[in-house]
Amino acid sequence: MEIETIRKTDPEVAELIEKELERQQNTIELIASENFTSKAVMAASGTVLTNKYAEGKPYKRFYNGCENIDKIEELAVERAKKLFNAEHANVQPHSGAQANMAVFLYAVKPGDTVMGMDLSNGGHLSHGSSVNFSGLYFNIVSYGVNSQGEIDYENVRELALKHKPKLIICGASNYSKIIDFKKFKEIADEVGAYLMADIAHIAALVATGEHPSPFPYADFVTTTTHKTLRGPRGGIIMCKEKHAQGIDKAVFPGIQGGPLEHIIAAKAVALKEALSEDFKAYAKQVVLNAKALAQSLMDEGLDIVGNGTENHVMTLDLRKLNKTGKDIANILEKAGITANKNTVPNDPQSPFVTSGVRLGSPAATTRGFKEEDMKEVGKIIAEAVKISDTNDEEKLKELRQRSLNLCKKYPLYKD
Ligand code: DSN
Repeated sequence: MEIETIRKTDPEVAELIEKELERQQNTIELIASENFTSKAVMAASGTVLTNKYAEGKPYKRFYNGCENIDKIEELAVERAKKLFNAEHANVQPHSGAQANMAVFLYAVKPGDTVMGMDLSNGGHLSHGSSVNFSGLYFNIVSYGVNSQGEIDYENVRELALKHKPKLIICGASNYSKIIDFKKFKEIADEVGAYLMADIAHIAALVATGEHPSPFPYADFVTTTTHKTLRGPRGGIIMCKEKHAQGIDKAVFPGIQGGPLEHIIAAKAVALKEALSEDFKAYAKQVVLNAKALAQSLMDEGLDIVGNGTENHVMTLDLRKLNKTGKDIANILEKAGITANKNTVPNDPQSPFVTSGVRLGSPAATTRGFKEEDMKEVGKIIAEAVKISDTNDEEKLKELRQRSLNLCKKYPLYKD
């Protein structure tokens, strides 16, 4: 076992890895961007491929000795294209943020106007946050969501007509409605902007038809591979053939050096898994489970931004209760549930405190959770929220046990 190999050299790190395994096994993971890879994906990422430099593209490398690496990367590229029905794929980006950065490098120049969803409304750092390269080097015009948690497409159009962006970004880190890619394309066309869709969160839903695809519309589609897609941590850029050469150059030598070929092998394995019938059933269940969790929370009297979810994610809105996302995420952790504090639209609290908690179903669904389990998860959350101002250790212990019972029902990495 690899852990024994690690232990021989570094018992301290081995012990911490084992503790992390135990944490993952014994808590309910509701962080919407996390998931559990298969053992095959994980094994591929820990191989001799980590030893190899391979700058360039398959069969056009700057180093020798790439005959095996080339075939592996080619498999990953072909599988990504097939899964998403894409004209071109670059599987080298180290992360989603790097995938987005490469699109910026190719499509716009510093100082150009770019539109993206505001981070506090559910966007992503790399869609124009003032503390990120995207906000530091480009003129960002942000759009948000209305009180129902929905993108106001008319407002997006007005902003686009007024500011004439070169690039419009759609896609989010915390958005529970279906994204109308066609509408975004119409707006982009009206002002002559490129359209980039960041599908990092909904990649599995797009791949399996659980969410409409941006592919007929977007010039560039970026994704991570480790969220709903259930692969290793990393990114992919897909685009129309006419942008292929430019995007490839933007990734290398534009923003990266040697690609992580061990991670690319793991991406290839994950993409193969994602092309299976089992994965289709998984993606369907992700949505069913998210809907069941949202319903359970609302049945318990809690507010959900937009009154439910159409995908894998939702935000618990704590404003009515005068509670903060920070406190509730902390009490949930004590109750055996991991989630993250998150702003709600027009949040009166700072991003460090927030009035919301983001909840997602992808990881729990991988374990095997079904709708009735998500209903129980909703009840545990509601009870934890109720006692969050008390020091009711007994109740907390009971909630922790209920979470543990669900984890034991669906063992993780046990066989
Ligand atoms: N950090 C990711 C998320 O949690 O959604 C986005 O990159």
